Amino acid sequence: MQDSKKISQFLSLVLRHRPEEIGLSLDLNGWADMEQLISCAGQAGVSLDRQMLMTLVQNSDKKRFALSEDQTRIRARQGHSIPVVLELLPQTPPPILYHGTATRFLASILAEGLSKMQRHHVHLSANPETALEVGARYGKPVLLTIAAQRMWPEHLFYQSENGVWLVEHVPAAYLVVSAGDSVTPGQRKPL
Ligand code: HQG
Repeated sequence: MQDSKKISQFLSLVLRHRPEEIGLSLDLNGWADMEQLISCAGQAGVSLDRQMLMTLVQNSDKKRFALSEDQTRIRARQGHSIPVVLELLPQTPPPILYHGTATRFLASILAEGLSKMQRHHVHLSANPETALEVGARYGKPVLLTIAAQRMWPEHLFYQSENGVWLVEHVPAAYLVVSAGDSVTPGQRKPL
């Protein structure tokens, strides 16, 4: 497995969701010891080395992973489904943030708002193009515009080091459908 995308997917799996699958242990803050990761991955048939991991952390398009200061540990910056403490501080969000989803989820989102599903938070982006790319992973993409600053401070926002905005829940009253053709105008709400 040399392809950096495949390695990134593998790291997402073991650092965010299922470390036990390769016998890896993460600490409370989600850090894995690099040597242990390399050894557990090797036993699972995935050949990694330190240089490969360092290059991937530096070059990853979304900066998904971080190295500890002493460069002995690695963790995912966000996106976990297992309990880890990321110690992010609440931050004032910009007026508007975006979330990309698939049209097939719209009815449920307009009824219940945006939920964090398996992850710790709902993921939002300051950039509509990025949000649409995220939505396209699940089907025909649709862009939701979130009145983030109106939600704050009742709803706390956090920003991951790679720029992704995180919030526990987005009530339907704070979102509008900005693109997509499966929603009738009557379902649109003013921000
Ligand atoms: C949807 C990638 C029905 C939600 C990206 C999404 C992101 C609902 C899906 C990061 C719902 C959850 C996260 C509701 C939310 N009813 N569907 N009430 N509320 N949904 O993958 O935001 O490449 O957990 O719209 O860049 O798509 O992994 O979240 O479609 O930052 O680094 O349920 O994953 O980062 O899907 O993606 P996900 P997401 P990485």
